[in-house]
Amino acid sequence: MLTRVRKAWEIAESNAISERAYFSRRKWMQALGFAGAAGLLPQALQAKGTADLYPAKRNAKYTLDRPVTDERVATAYNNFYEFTLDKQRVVDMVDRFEIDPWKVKVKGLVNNPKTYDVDDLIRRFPLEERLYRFRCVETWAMAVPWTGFPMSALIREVDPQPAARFMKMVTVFRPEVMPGIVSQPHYDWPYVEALTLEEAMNELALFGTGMFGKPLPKQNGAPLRAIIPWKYGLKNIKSIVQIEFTKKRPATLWNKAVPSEYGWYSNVNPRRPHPRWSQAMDRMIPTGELRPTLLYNGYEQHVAELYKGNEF
Ligand SMILES: Nc1nc2c(c(=O)[nH]1)N[C@H]1C(S)=C(S)[C@@H](COP(=O)(O)O)O[C@H]1N2
Ligand SMILES: [Mo]
Repeated sequence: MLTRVRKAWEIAESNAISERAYFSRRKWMQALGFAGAAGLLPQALQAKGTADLYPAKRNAKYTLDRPVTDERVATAYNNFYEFTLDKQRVVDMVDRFEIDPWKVKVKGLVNNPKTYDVDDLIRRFPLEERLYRFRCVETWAMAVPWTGFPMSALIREVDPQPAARFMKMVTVFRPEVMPGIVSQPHYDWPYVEALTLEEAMNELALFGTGMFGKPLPKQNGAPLRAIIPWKYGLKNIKSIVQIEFTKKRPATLWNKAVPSEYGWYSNVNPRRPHPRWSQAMDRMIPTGELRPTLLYNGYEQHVAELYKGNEF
């Protein structure tokens, strides 16, 4: 509703609407009980969104060994099981999924728990663009210019207590607009993922807010998702509404559903086959080109020290 009001207002401004139409609109607003145009303005400003932050400056430190995936492919071939298992249909099913307004609650073992409006959260930390490899556990892979901010920035602000050892993240639960939740009751919704605190503090770990120099499309997990490039795609949880710091290791959706296939860590590892397929090769979308899968998806120098072996 707020979005509609704002849009009507913007259109009226850009069309340099006639004074008469303006006054009749104002009368209409007053009739609805608004305290006149002055009362409306702060609300309109609040609903500004974050589109003006894009494109963010690219961080030159993170380079690729492969071409960036076509934007039309990366934004129309999705895993988002709350909607459907059909990767090519997610994009057509997100119309009724509203992402404004959106709150993100940070709770648990932190000194500064807080519920953020997501636009405020996104404005709080400098955004940057990074080119990362992305590898789904099903073997398909892409390369994406993500926009976001380091998880460490938010973690420092909320200030975990010494007992905090894990960071749990939860996706929004809206069965009324997410038919996959209803048709797949065997999964333990809402979608949950988690990292150790050390993993979340690693410089590679981002809260993603955009891709290809624009805000995230809904099918890719708007308005806030995890980007953990050394792990399989399933750890990159979408459309986050809650972040909780815990002492105990949180159960995660895929690991709980099929622990023999999807490890809690789910680090990319070409030497550990999935029970039903090899993990030796990346299959690039959309070309089908095969490339050897890299240990930790090629981020070994950043993350190997986090692990004793290559944790499953
Ligand atoms: N909430 C939620 N997050 C999710 C998923 C999901 O089904 N629901 N799928 C995961 C999997 S398996 C992958 S491969 C990536 C896909 O991200 P993309 O559609 O942006 O490529 O999202 C991950 N995050
Ligand atoms: Mo995946």
